[in-house]
Amino acid sequence: AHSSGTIVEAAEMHPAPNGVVYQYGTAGFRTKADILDSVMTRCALIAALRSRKVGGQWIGMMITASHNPPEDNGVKLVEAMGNMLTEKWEALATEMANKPTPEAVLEYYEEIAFKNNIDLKSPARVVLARDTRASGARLQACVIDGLKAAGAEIRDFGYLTTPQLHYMVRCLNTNGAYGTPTEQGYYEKFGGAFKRALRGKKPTGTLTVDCANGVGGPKLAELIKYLPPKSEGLEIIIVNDNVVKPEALNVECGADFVKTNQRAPPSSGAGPNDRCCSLDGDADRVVYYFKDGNSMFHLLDGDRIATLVATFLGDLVRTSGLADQIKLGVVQTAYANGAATHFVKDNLKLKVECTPTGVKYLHHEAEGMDIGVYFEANGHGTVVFSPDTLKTIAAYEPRSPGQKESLDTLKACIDLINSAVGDALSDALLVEVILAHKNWGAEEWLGTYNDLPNRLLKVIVKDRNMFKTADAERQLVKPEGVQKLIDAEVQKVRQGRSFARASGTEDAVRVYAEGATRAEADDLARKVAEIVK
Ligand code: NG1
Ligand code: ZN
Repeated sequence: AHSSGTIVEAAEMHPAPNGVVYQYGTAGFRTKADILDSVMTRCALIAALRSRKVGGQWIGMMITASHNPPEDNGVKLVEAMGNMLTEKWEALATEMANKPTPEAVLEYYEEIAFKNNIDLKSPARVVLARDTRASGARLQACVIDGLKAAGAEIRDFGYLTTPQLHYMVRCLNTNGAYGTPTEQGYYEKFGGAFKRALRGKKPTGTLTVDCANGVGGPKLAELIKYLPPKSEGLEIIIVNDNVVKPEALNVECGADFVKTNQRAPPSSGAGPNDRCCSLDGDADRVVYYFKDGNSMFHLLDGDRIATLVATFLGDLVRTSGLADQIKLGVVQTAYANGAATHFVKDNLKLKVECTPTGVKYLHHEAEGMDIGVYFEANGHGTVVFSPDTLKTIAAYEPRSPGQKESLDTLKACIDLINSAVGDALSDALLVEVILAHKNWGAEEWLGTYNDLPNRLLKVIVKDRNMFKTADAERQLVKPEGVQKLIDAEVQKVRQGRSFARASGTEDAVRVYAEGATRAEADDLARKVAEIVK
C-alpha cells in the first residue's frame, strides 16, 4: 500500500537533524553514521521513483562507506545495468535529503513523479545490500521504511560487497544474460571463468589477500570454494578478515591504507617477494604490493593493473586475429603516474584518455571504446566491452589453433571481468590469470616500467569551492593567476608535473606532484601546496 500518509509517516519516523547539509557526491551520501537515518529513508524514496521511471526495473541500494573509518556509513544507488546513478538523479537525491519536514518530503516526492511522468501506481523494485559496519542494520531498517512507504518490491541480500550488489542488479534486469542473481551465481560465474582463463597454467607462489576486516573477507572465503584446488591453481592466504569486530574495519589495513601510506599493513605476515593485495572495506578496490629481499616495499596500484590488463588483452586481440576490428583504449585520471601514461602511449601504442576524478567519468569514457580499460590509481576500475565488440568476438571464426587458443582465453577473460563496476575480487583473479600466463611474479610485473616518484598532499584552505579546474582537472582556471605560479614551479623540475584540485569527498584541496627524483617530487608538491594555501 502506498497512500501518501505513509510517506509522511516514514519521514517522521526518521527526522532530519538540524543544520546538516547532505550531498550525493562521487560516492553517494557518505558521512558519520549517526546522522544518516533520514537520508536512508529519503534515498529509498528516490530509488523507488527511479525504478518506476525506468519501467519497474530493479534499482540497487548499497549501504557502505567503503574505505572510510568504522563510524562512517553511506548509501549509493545503482542503475538498472549495474552502473552508478545518473547525474541528474544525484541532484534529486541531494535535494530530497535536505528537505526540512516530512510534508516537504512528500511534496517533493510527488513533484518528481509529476515532472518526470512517473505513475506512482506502477511497480517499483529495489534490491539492497550492506557492508559489515555496525550501523548497517539500523540504517537498513530506515531504508526499508522508505521503500515500504513508496510501495516498492524489496529484495534484500544482506551482506554483499559493493560489486556483488551491482552484479545482482544487472542480473535481475537482464534475464540471466549476465549471470544468475544469487551469491552462488556470482561465485560460479567468476570462479568458472577464472578456471577457463587459466587454461591449466598455475600461478607462481601464493597470494596474500588483506580484506580490510570488511565484507570482502567472508565473500572471498566463499569464492575460494569455487576456484580450482590450490594444488592446480592459486593458493590464497586471507588476512584481516575479522568482521566480528566492526571497529577494526579499514584500521591499519586495506587498500586505502596501503596506497596512502605506501606500506604493507603491519598485520601482514607475508615474506620477502610474496605477492600481496589489499581490498578496501566494500571490496571494490584492490592494490597489489610486495616487499623485496631488502624489505623494500613496492606498490602495484591501479595504474599498474591497467597497464598489465591492457597489455594482456591487447595481445589476445592481436593473436586472435582481431586487431583490425577491435581497438583497445585506456582511461586514467590526472593522478595516474606519468610513467604509466607514457608506457601505454609509447610502448603499447594505445589511446589514453584522461577524465576528472570519479569512477563514473572513467566508466563513461571507457564505454566509448571497443575495449576500454579504466582504473583510478587507488585501485578502482574494470574493463568494459562495447556491444559491437562482444558481437564481433562471439561471431569470430579463428583461422588456426593458435588463434583459437587466444580467442578462448579472451572469451574467458570477458566472463571473468565484472564490467558493471570495479570489483576487487574479479580484478585480483584477472591479475592472477595474467601473471600465470606470463609466468610472472610481482617483481617481473614491477619491472615493466619505473614509476616516477610522486607526492600527494592535502591542503586545508578557506574555501575549496574557489578552486575551479579545466582539462580533466589538470589546469586551475580559478583562483586566477594560480596556474601560472604552479607552471613556473613545474618548469624548474626534471620530468615535473603537478596539479591542484578541490577534493570531492573531503573539505580540502589535493596537490599532486611528480618529478625525476623523490626530492624533486616532494619539493614540487610542497611549493604548489604553498601556492594554493
Ligand atoms: P577526491 O576526494 O575527490 O579526491 C577520492 C579519490 C578518488 C575517488 C573518490 C571516491 C584520490 C586522489 N581521490 O576523491 O579517486 O575514489 O575519493 O571514493 O584518491
Ligand atoms: Zn570501496
